[in-house]
Amino acid sequence: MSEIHDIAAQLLADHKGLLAADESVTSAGKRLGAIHVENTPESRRQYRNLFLTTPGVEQYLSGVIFHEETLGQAADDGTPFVKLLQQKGIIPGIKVDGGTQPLPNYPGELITEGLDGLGERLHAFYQQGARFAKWRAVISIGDGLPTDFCIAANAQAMARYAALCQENNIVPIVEPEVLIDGSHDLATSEVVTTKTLKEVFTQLQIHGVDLSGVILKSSMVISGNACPTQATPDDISAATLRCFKNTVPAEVPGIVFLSGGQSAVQATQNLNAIGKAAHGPWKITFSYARALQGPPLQIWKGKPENVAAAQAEFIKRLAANVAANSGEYAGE
Ligand code: 5MM
Repeated sequence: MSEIHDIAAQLLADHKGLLAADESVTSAGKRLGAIHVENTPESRRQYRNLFLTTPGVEQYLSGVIFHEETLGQAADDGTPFVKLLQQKGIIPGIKVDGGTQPLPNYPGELITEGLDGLGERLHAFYQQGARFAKWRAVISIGDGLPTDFCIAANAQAMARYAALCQENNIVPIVEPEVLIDGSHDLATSEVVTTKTLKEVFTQLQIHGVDLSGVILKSSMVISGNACPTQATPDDISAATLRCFKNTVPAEVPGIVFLSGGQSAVQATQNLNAIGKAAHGPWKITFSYARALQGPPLQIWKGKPENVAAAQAEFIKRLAANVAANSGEYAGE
């Protein structure tokens, strides 16, 4: 088994999931702002420290996606975060996309940037300990959206990223996020997600990417957050798995979910319904940011005296989602 296949298998180990701790400086600022903590390199380090030093995380986490800033930071005791994860047997990964920009001539649509110099950056990230990477594209649903061009342009960039990752012995996570924002219904979400994933896998194949060394990070097929009729977890599960059956080649070893603005409990309930109904061929688990970190951050509020309670809440969310992976989540 080559290195990337071995890393992919480790990331998709049974009874484990991934933590997306890769918020950009702007997004980290929003999370910290919500708990009235100033957004500085040191407060972002403390934020990462809270989660990465939680006792027992290694029981639940196979990998953590870092932001580039975190890759160079250290825990309170001076241990570099990368080393801390390695000591716990958790694989460090890195978000390498450069974020989104408006797609010229396509109002309301975004293109993910970051291909310039990416090969050299991936080489350097490997030297720093990263063994997998992540690239997120954003697809919006709305009046006349998404356009085929937006889906194709994003899928092409994503496929070039994935090919560069594999050239550098790094497992690419490809994350085409169909946004939850809007009044669209479940059926529309399924149509758009299906179209998006078909194009992503077409482009990955055209670019010669080894699909058995790729992980898909997907949104669930879910009703828009302003849709008057909200789908049930069982409906979400059925639509999501049907969409994957129609689009994700069997060679792909695994699919991990983003939470995408669902509440922490919703993300667990929906994962549980998926976990109950899923029967391969891919491994399925979570790669949440907000649904794992949101409730603990509300407890932490940047105060040292709240660290232990916040970390206990983090473990609670991890345990709930690991149970949900197998459809064994018992509720709160
Ligand atoms: C969709 O966001 C990803 C998953 O997080 P959620 O579970 O909260 O939806 C997440 O990995 C995201 O890509 C990072 O937080 C980086 O986002 P920004 O917008 O800060 O680059």
